[in-house]
Amino acid sequence: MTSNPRREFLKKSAAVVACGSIAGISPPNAWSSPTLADSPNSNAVRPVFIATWNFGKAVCDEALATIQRGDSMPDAIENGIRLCEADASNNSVGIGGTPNADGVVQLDAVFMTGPGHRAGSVGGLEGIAHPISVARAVMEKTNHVLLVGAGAQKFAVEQGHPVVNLLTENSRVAWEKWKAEQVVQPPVKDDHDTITLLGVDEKGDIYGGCSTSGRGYKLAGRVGDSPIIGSGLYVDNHVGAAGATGIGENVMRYCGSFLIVEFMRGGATPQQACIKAINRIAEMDPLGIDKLEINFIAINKAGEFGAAGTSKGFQYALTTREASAVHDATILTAK
Ligand code: SD4
Repeated sequence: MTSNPRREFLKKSAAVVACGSIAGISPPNAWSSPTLADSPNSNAVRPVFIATWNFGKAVCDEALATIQRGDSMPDAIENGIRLCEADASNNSVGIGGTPNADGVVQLDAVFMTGPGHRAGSVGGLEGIAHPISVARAVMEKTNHVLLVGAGAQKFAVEQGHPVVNLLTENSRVAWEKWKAEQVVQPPVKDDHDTITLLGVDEKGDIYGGCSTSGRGYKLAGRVGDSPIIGSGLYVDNHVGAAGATGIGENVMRYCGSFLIVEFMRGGATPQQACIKAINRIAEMDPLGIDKLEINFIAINKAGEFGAAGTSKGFQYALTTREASAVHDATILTAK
């Protein structure tokens, strides 16, 4: 019997309705298809912050604390992500990030604001502890979107960022061990711990950012999905935002975050949109769903949210004024 993709989608969606329930927020409803006109006036719920992985909770909490102090949403996104970048024990973001195959830490980051549809990003940035701040500066202080490599570092230094050693002793020792184990073609180590943070404020304006050291032991010069607009992050102030974590190559070949936002524009809830995008990619990709290692979070203008992935154990954090917690995301498998 041939499978019916729509039935499969609905079946998978139905299984996840319970996901993401939190005091003060309606869980993603797999059956209703809210349009912006129907969106509840959810000022009781907004602001809402959602971030990837369990360490995203501290990031979301810092973002909320920032706006509660009276600072702006861009400050909230930047402060939240900076917290993660400064954590040397996180080996996929900022200081302590996993180096490339040559033992050099190269960082990617992106910043996007719904109002004005503005974006800035950096790729392959070396020696700078806070790439998210550099991405924001690219957005705010240049008329470019993406700076890479030496030029990105020069710009960061001009913006007052010191050049520091990002390779911690732990990361160096792990790299030495990895290098010693390589024979011919180095297999890529798949660490998936990028921080992606999305936020919608009381007015329904949407913002996002993402920061990562990318795939562990990647080839020098490799840039992932994270700083590529529409792949690792996309924000559309009329609709919502989406962001990714996982194997960037499998996200950027499909403009994964853009795809999710477009599904939301077509009426899907954030949860439905994440699932639809993963199913779309899995249907097309020769790797098959179990090898894709792609994970997404999404939020819409009303403050509804969703998260789904193909990596076992993918979690997301959600913070509102009422509650802050880490949740298991919906995991899609071949079965
Ligand atoms: C990358 N997507 O560079 C990033 C890595 C990642 O969780 O998300 N890790 O491919």
